[in-house]
Amino acid sequence: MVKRAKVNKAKINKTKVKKVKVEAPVIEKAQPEALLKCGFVSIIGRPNTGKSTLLNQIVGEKVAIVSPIPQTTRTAIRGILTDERGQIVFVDTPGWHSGRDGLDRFMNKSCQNSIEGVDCVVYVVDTSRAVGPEEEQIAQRLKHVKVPIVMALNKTDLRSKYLHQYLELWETTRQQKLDTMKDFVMIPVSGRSGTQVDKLVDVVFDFLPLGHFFYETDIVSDMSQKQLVSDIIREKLFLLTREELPHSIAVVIDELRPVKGKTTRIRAVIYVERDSQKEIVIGAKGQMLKKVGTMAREELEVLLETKVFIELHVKARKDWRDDHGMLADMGYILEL
Ligand SMILES: Nc1nc2c(ncn2[C@@H]2O[C@H](COP(=O)(O)OP(=O)(O)OP(=O)(O)O)[C@@H](O)[C@H]2O)c(=O)[nH]1
Ligand SMILES: [Mg+2]
Repeated sequence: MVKRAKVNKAKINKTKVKKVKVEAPVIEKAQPEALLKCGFVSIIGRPNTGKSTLLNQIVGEKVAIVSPIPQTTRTAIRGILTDERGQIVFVDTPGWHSGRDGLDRFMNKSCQNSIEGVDCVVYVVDTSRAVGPEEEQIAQRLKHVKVPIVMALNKTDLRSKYLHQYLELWETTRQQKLDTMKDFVMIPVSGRSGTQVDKLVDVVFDFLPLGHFFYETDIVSDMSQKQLVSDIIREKLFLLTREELPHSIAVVIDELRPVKGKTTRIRAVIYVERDSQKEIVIGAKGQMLKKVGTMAREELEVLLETKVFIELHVKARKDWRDDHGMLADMGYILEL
């Protein structure tokens, strides 16, 4: 479980960081006397539309990693917002995309699973980019969703050049005029600057039923320490490497243990698909790997509130994205 930071000790990647502790939730203790608005809300959209940035902005902590590379998020991640109105468990999902290998199937399945059984869907679109076939497929899938949909017209700090395309697509898909659609709201937002994000949260709260809290009030994510560490190392690799390389990268944490209560020792293996990619990740005289280690360590020391020692290894494993055993080891478990 990831708790809300009591003191914001540092700013990393311009995002507030959180305090991490692994412990079982004690939900009864946190229950308010009256029923409040509580529910699960899935954040859906194609890759790179800003879903994770929006989640971090809503929760006020860095819960999900962010990068300019599409398909950064690989597993569904819960970010929890609790205030006097109630509790929303947001589920950030991998960008819905058209790839077909084992990892792609796992990511798309995570999206599909996360729209089933939720109370509301936040559909994030990037109106600075034209609509494409992936967007059409997502709209088709969301057409059948029975719960309210809030369409976040994201990145309004950029020019919303293609807004009309999104509106047309949605009307065509639902075969209905926007102003006659029930349980549907559109809100222009900027996840990056925070513009109108509070309005989006207001609308989501309005759609939720009354109920009990799911988590303690200071929990902001249910992510395990191992996943957090693996994702942060992967985020640094995504930020530092270019082109197609990020899609070939996976990070497996082999060791994560406290040493004398003052240091956390981490040993991670970075997998790539080819020997040539291994050389890029290591860099000339190991410079790239060193930079990744330093950036990850600096962030993790704040999050874990200990000194951190990171040992990074790089291995080439051809076709890991299609190897079920490897995918399971990496936490990308397929339940197809
Ligand atoms: N200008 C602008 N950029 C944004 C905004 N929100 C996110 N971004 C940028 O868009 C890129 C993708 O952001 P993410 O939050 O990782 O997007 P995502 O939808 O979670 O992406 P995947 O996990 O790959 O599906 C990053 O470079 C963000 O900084 C925004 O409101 N305005
Ligand atoms: Mg994401």
